[in-house]
Amino acid sequence: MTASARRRVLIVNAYFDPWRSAAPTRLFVPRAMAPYYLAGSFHRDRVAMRVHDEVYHGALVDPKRFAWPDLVVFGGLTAAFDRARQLAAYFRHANPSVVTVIGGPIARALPQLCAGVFDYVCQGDVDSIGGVIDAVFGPGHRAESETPRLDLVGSSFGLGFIETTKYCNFACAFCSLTGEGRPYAAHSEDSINRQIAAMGRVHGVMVLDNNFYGNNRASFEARVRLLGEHWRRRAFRGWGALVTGDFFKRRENIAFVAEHGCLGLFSGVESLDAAVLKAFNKRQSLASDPKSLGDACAAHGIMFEYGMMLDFAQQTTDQVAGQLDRLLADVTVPLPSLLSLTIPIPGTPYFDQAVQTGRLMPSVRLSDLDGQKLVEWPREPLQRVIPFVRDVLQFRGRKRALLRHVIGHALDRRDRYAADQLVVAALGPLLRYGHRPRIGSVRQMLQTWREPRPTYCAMTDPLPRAYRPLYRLPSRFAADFEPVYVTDARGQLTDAMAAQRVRRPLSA
Ligand code: B12
Ligand code: SF4
Repeated sequence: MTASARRRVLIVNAYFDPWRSAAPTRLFVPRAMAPYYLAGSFHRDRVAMRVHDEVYHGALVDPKRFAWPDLVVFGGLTAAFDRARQLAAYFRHANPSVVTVIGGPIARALPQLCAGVFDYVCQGDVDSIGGVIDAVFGPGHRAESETPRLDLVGSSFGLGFIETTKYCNFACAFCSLTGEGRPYAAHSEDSINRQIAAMGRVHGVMVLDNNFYGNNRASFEARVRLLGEHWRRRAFRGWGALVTGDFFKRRENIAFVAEHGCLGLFSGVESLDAAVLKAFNKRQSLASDPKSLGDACAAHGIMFEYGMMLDFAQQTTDQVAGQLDRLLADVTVPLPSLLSLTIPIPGTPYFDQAVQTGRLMPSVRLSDLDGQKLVEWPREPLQRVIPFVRDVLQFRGRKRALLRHVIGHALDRRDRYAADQLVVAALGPLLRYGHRPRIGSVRQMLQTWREPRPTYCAMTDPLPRAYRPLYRLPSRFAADFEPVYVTDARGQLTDAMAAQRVRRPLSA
């Protein structure tokens, strides 16, 4: 088949950067893998494949790219619906016969909105793209065997990403998986082996699972042993995974994973306040204190990383400041590698509760739900909370303490961590809370430079630059650049969002 006869497919991970940078974010771990799994569904010879991940490659701002594809497949986080719709407009303008498809969290949380914009809306897993491939290109364009195109992933500082289970056996109130309600399931041994083989040479492997531990002991042990086999034959130097708090209740689990090559564990500690955890239905994290878990992991040469969520509807600024200052003062405790505000993601019980109790602010846009600004009324006055949020998320006023902690923590762990772990432990917090390089193409850097200043509050935050078309588009595309609002000017749920709550099965 000639190159020109090959069908052209572009897979896009749509993304609004909460820090308003259009430049690539190469230093973020983990990476979105759905695009590469989707790419594996297409026939390698009959389809010319490109992937653009707006996190890793930066915002798609080069107009030359829009006319290329015959089919564009979109995915992304729920808050990126507007971005996917904007991009669909650019592609349709450049090539009126282009076909657009969306799947993943956006399609699942917002099926009706998606049906009004995209040609196909997939509710299923990545393999459900098969039906769309047949419908759009006809038979013969699916891959003979569905192996993720991890060869397209590019450099991730020697890290490879795999998935050994899907979804989760818990039901935290704020989690979009709770809203989706899909059953927790493990990949087969064959699927895991194929993913590892497709990765090629890597230094370390990160298991992306929401919950690597799960609720099936035999499956957990088999997956750990399988990773251990690959590690023993030196396919990689070590691996890391995301586990839920219950993993640590059996401390022998830590020794077991260490014996099979585990070098890092991440867990959603989420909050140091028991009341907040209970309100989130996150009881599995009640005993997850970062000091004891960090020590227990370090004793086995494992780095412990965790995320924390700040909830100003329940916590005061003094409480949060006190907790962070205590963490900064103790170099034996790792710092959170993720700090965000709680997000009422549409479709979750937490969202429904926020709507019912009137906690959502007026004029909240879907794209505001990125965890880096206030979207719910705090319990303290706004003039106190907003400046606090601005400073705390970037450790402003705490940079020296941050640097002191990073150095002190590395020294504290120097006998228990290998050199590569020490580098990761030190660089992680500095990159998260310190200065982030914003280097990209000239267009991307210009877009970043033109961004209005964020206000850290949904009620006043100006629209990101992406809402202005890159160039003049016919008026029929104007609506594609209007933001979707979650609440109206009175703080009531908008009709568009209310309609999403009635679930109907859609195509594919
Ligand atoms: C990589 C990752 C990121 C990356 C990139 C995310 C991106 N897509 O742009 C980064 C680091 C940027 C990130 C950030 C955040 N993330 Co994140 N992240 C992940 C992670 C660990 C892996 C995703 C992945 O690649 N999985 C493997 C692939 C194969 O599966 P998948 O993406 O889940 O897709 C499945 C289906 O959705 C579907 N699918 C997906 N896309 C498509 C497309 C089509 C066409 C089809 C047919 C199917 C399909 O098929 C897959 C199953 O076969 C997941 C957890 C997880 N293990 O999945 C969380 C997860 C996606 N993140 C989550 C959250 C909450 C966040 C944050 C809000 C965290 C925070 N509090 O700050 C921020 C977002 C900030 C913002 N800007 O809005 C939530 C979901 C949020 C949501 N629905 O929007 C998840 C599920 C974690 C969790 N359990 O809570 N994240
Ligand atoms: S444990 Fe994690 S993945 Fe599971 S429901 Fe809770 S937040 Fe979601």
